[in-house]
Amino acid sequence: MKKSIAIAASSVLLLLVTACNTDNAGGANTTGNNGITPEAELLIKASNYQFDQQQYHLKKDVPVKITFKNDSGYHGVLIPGLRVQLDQKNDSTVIVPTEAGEYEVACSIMCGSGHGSMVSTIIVE
Ligand SMILES: [Cu+2]
Repeated sequence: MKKSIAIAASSVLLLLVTACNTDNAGGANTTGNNGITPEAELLIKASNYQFDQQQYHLKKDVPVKITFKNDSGYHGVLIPGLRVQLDQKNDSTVIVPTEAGEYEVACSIMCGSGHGSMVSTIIVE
């Protein structure tokens, strides 16, 4: 009995993975929500050569949809502490920050002379 449940569960997983791959093949922006329903949204905008805010604020344990947008130039965003990496093609994800603290935000694409100064902070509280 337990075995058949496991098989059923892995089939569902397989279907989900297949569905995601189909999306990618279409070339559309993929929206990874990790199966979580977001209760908040955060938009991070990048331009040459800065993010639109020095600090972004998130609430601990609240699922948030993080969306990245290039206002000018070609950039990406990397938040190692929250395991988030977004760019123009893969521009949003849903995460649940489970630990309060400050998380470093950086540009993930070598975009030019001001690349090193593209830093910001996400504060989870
Ligand atoms: Cu950059």
